[in-house]
Amino acid sequence: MQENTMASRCEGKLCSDAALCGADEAIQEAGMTTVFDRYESQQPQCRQGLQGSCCVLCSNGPCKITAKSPLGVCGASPDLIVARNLLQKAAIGTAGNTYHAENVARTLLAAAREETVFSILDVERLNAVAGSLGINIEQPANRVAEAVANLIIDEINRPDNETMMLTAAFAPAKRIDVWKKLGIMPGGVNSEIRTALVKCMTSVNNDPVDLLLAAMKLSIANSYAGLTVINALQDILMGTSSISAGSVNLGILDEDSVNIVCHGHQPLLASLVARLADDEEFVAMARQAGAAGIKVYGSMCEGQEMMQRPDSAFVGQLGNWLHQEFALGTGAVDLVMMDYNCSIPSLPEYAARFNTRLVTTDQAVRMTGVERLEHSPETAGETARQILERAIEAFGERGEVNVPEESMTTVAGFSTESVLGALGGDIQPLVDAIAAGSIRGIAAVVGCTTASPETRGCNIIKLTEKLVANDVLVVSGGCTSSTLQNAGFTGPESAVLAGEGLKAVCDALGVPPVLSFGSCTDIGRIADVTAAIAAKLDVDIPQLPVVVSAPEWLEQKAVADAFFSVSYGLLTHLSPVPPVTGSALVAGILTTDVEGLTGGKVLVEEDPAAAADALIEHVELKRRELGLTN
Ligand code: XCC
Repeated sequence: MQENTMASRCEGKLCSDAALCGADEAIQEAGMTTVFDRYESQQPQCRQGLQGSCCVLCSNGPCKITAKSPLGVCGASPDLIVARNLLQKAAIGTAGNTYHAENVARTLLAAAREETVFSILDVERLNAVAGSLGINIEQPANRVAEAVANLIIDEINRPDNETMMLTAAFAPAKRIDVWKKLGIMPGGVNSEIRTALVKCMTSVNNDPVDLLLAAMKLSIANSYAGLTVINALQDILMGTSSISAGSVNLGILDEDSVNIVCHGHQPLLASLVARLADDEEFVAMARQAGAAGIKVYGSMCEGQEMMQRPDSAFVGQLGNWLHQEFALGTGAVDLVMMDYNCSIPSLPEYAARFNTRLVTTDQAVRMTGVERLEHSPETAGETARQILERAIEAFGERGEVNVPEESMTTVAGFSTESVLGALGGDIQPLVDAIAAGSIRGIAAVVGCTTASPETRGCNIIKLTEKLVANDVLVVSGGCTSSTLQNAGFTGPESAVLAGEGLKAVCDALGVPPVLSFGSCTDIGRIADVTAAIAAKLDVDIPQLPVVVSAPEWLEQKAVADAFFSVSYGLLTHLSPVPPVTGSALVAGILTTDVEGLTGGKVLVEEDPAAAADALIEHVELKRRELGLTN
């Protein structure tokens, strides 16, 4: 296989970001710990926990499975404990995405009824979604939107003994046939989550295979009642993403401006703040406080969503999960608005030391001592104003500022719609490039970043370097997007990183070899593009030269997404090793047997180069099976 001739970009403490030094030094001088320090302090980590064979469900435990004690006190086998622990994670992840989806649906409902400052920005997308759901589009847009929102809310809350129609509306027909045969077409997702959690109770279900099938069923609901709904409705309310240039990394922080960071996953309120920040009233207030103006930045998946459709005061994306403490450590962040998911518990301590105001804007997010600004669609305008006022106030409390120099230009805004637009309205040119062999296949490199010294973005970078050098087009979503943006894989000049065939396609289309689809919820869009290619070729998903990798998966949504990827029929690389090694049965099902059922399976490999080799090998196997012999 071709090796990339460029020196690895994976150097330094936080490899995708060589220039954190100023912020890092300030954190050390303050005697504070970072995620990296605390990771070190946690070593060695609990062996049974790593293997997934520790049960803490009842007061007879914790039970850990060892050679001396091969069963829990109740008689639970390691197979049961591992499968049950996995199902709990998948249930939490599914709850997260569908919670987000229902929040957006309720905002769409309020917009349709003109009870909020949000409005319908993309009628074409609204009509496309309504058409898929069988809703009459020959009526005013507000009525269409009301019908779409009500139907989705009803579907999410349907009982689980009734099949949820969202799956049939959005999933490829060939996959639906497979899922029906396996009995894993989900009912209403809230009800499915409840049933799954009941299965996880002490002494309710001792069938590990049933528990794994329940996780697959949940993951399908996670995808079609969660990710697909989020993407569709956010497009309707914020505008569908279009390909655009953006700036990334901590170096984009402007020392002279009031700086607001939007952190989390639900971008609607943040988009409002970015729009209001340009308002003369607030600019005048900022100037009076001694600032040049107001700037709004993204962090993690919320920022990725904003970068997909930049508003005028939006500057760019600061970084991934690992950056949040360092962003505050610069001393240049005046306010962080946090909605749900991925705001780490150490942030209040950092805020106190570096003079940052924190506010939470979601009912699920609570931090001791942090102000809550309850956000509802009806009061969003007022909440956005309060956020701007607090940020301007906080600017006057600034201490020492240490902004690193590093910044990058990136190309963002890839989605099913914008990719089709770039290809002239038809997926055929992409299919042709795959058939001709200039693009060997597609790898979705998605998910989070982890804190161990061997990872910290390095796994993502090393794996991607090898994939693109071997002409595999990479699409990213989640914190992998930020990591690859900061490392220069998504910029206008990055086609040089690709192998000859992929480089030629990138040069011809003016796109990078890594297409950032945005946040982790945009993983649903990647599934849609895959479905469009399969439909064009009239094949099922597992027949495509398409693979998935989560080289630094972190949390529960990633578990739900990984179960979906396997159910969708794709080879799914996971690193670090998921907590399944405590059960030969569960590990065997996920890495081998499930392929006979769905066409997908898990590939576990912690070495990124070896993982890339295995993924490339799989892509080549699928090419041969499709008769693509070039
Ligand atoms: Fe959180 Fe989405 Fe994971 Fe990043 S990728 S660590 S979930 S921010 Ni979503």
